[in-house]
Amino acid sequence: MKITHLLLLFYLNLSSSKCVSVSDPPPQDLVDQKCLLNQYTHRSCNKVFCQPWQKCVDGSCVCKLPYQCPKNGTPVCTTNGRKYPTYCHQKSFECLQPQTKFSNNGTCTAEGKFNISLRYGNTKAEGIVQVKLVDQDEEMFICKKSWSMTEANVACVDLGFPQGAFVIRRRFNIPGNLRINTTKCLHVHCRGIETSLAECTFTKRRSNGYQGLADVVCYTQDEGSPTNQSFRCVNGKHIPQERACNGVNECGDQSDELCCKDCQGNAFLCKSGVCIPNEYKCNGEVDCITGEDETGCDETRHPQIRENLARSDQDQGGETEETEILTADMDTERQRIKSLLPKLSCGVKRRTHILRKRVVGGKPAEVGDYPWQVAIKDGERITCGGIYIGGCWVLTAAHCVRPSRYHNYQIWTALLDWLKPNSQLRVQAVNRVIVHEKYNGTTYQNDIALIEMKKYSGKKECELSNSVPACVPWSPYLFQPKDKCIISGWGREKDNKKVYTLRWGEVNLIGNCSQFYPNRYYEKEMQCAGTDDGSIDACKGDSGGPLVCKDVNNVTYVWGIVSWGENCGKPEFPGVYTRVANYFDWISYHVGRPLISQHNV
Ligand code: 4AZ
Repeated sequence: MKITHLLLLFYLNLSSSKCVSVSDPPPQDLVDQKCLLNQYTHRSCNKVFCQPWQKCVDGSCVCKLPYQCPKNGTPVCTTNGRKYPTYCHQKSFECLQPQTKFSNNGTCTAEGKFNISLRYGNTKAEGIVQVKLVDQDEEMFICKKSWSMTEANVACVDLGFPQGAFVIRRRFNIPGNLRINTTKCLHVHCRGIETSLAECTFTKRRSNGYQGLADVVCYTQDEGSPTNQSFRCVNGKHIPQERACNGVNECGDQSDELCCKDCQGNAFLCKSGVCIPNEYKCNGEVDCITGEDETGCDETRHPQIRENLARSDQDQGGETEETEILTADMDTERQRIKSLLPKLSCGVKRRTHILRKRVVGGKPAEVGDYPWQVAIKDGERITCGGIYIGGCWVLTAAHCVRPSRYHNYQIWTALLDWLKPNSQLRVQAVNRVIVHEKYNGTTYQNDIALIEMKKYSGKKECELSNSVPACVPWSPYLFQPKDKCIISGWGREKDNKKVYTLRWGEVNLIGNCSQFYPNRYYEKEMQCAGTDDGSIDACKGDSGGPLVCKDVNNVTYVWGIVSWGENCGKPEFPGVYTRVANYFDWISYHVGRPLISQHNV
């Protein structure tokens, strides 16, 4: 790696003194139009986590088989009277065969049926919402106060309107001769991804005053003629443009919240361009795929603590509302199931030795600093770097290897200095080499290859006790231009000087790289990285090695593979890396999904 002297630059953080604009940006500026072309929905695992009864395949959440659900939990009953061992089993079954829906937690009883209907409207698609809960005799109404587009969408989907709700709060006239006790309405809370209102949590609160009743107009073909002011959801529904990117899943398929440059209202912007409701921040569940909604959280904001705080506030404040919970909290059950799913261990270093204060710079690495870094030895020479990704698998550049030469290669793991081999060093023979079938040696497109190491005789696994796999990024939205990442390798210095010890340096991800390499840069497949002054760059011999980035939880991902670049250390020609996230499916096809899937296995 080529490293010249570093300029110490002090940046003033001007963001805090930035002028606050008087008016919010027009809504269409919040939406990333190019991103919309991807038609992302709540089932796009590039943007969101799948449900625990789903797994991510080729960028989409698809149904898991029921046996892949965790075993423990309580039984649930469906609308057709069938019993399932857990909520996950039922949802997985429903995902495969959508006719049957959730009815209630616990066993199935003869008379117990959840029912929802719309009353006092002119059509079947509208009216005041009436429900009958499983353990309640009476039909009840829902309080307006607890009713939002989130609940309304679930109710309409439940009633057979797949595009959800059109509007809420359209007064319907209750015939004068009917005396409805409007102080006895139910409160309901949904997450928005439920397929039945029965999955939402119902509570009863005693209240003295009059409460408005929840109503809805469900979305049908006749509703919502599109205007140039409307946002078109992926499910075909049109919503007012000003409601996109506000954290509320207005579309019902979340497509109005997944391509955002900024959020408005009560919402939080994930680095991945997704708006989530502010309430999801620090609620104990990670919602942003990039994880930042659950970092830097004040302990007292944990839900249980918050609940206790709220309770003590109530005790002191004399608020008299009593809350009676009428249905099981399936959202909490969903979170519990999620926490039981197997977790992959990658990208976290084992050692905890003292961290050096210096972050920026080209420095020799120490033992355990880059436990995913490997060296590829071809005959007598170390020719390329590689990245250990788990099992017996190493990722490298296609231009580094040839499948037919596999027996000439050795993988050196936990190596630091190849003149003075350290005690941790392991040398593995190679079993096979897989080069991407669309690798183009002229354009360097798809410059990616996999090396399968040989197991030691009699061993079932590749035991690399001094190595740690880097995580394979499953989404192209995990890191963004300007993020700081690290390159490492045994490549040449600027003056073509040979390097014997592993060296590392910090670089920034660079967007818009076509300006540096017109007609040679392929955005989807490649990633540029470098520094403003070119002082840190990959060079000859670093090829095949890692460009790694750390997420907010300090988990390390292999974001790039050193691929090519014009010269070394020239700011006008940044280093070009294979964009690994683009090859997640290719990698998982060869190494097996469970080896590299952190979520949604
Ligand atoms: C090489 O020859 C090479 N500056 C690798 C990386 C870069 C240039 C050349 C990027 O392997």
